[in-house]
Amino acid sequence: GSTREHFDFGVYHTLKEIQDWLKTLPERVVKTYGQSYEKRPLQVIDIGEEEDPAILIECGIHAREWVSVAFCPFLIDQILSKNWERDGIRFNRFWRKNRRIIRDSPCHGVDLNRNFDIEWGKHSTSESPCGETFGGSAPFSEPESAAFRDYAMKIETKIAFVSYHAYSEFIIYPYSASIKRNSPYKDALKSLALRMSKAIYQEHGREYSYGEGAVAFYAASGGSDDWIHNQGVPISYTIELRDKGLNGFLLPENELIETFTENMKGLQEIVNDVRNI
Ligand code: ING
Ligand code: ZN
Repeated sequence: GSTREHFDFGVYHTLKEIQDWLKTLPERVVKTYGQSYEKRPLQVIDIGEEEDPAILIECGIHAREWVSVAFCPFLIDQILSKNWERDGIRFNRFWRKNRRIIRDSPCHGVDLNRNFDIEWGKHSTSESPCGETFGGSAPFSEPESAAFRDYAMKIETKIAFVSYHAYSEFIIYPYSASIKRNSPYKDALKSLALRMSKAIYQEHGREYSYGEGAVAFYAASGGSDDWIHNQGVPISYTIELRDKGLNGFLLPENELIETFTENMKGLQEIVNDVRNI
């Protein structure tokens, strides 16, 4: 059973289990903001007052990054309890993209984190539908990224965005899209990343590196964090969760709770900054 009290956050769940768990949450906080390519609901938990500064959090934009999928239910539970079909995976545990069927191609899927309108098609992105990082036919060609854009644009108070991925233990800030782009908030993003990294380290001794995407990680165009930053959201991060490659996408379940608790500390640093703006 996966009712609220019985839901085990320390194991990976099927889509059905997560959806059943979502049904146990207060009805008014769960919203559907769109549909995936395969017509599954795109859901968001909307907590707090409309006029308050908003922090948007994205999990599981890439299917095989299970630890990111698992982090959001944990985070939602933590927030709501006031302590401050393994889908897309059924058929291939290492699937990354969405499920778009592409005409005249034997391959499926668009990389949603290459489909945003920011230097679209330039770096670390494939023009072939068979590529792992195929960027789609145009910016926002995909229902998932377009629905996210429409939802995010309506939130006038958005001030921070965090996208959870796996793996590398790395805190990435804009820009990743191109080495030529410079964020006006670079220094502030660096100092907050350092504080996040320290807070994470204090929890279980894991060292998360940090840096500007295109310089410290790799140049990659069309990402959600860069797009929203370019739209004027000052605080924007991609967090690469555990591990550093030993298990990679196959992060064992016994590392889940530690990954989550250390990242709650990291996220708390963002919340503190948002409160002080
Ligand atoms: N990493 C991200 C990716 O989409 C990234 C890194 C961040 C790219 C921000 C672009 C913008 O490649 C993973 N693990 O997917
Ligand atoms: Zn990813």
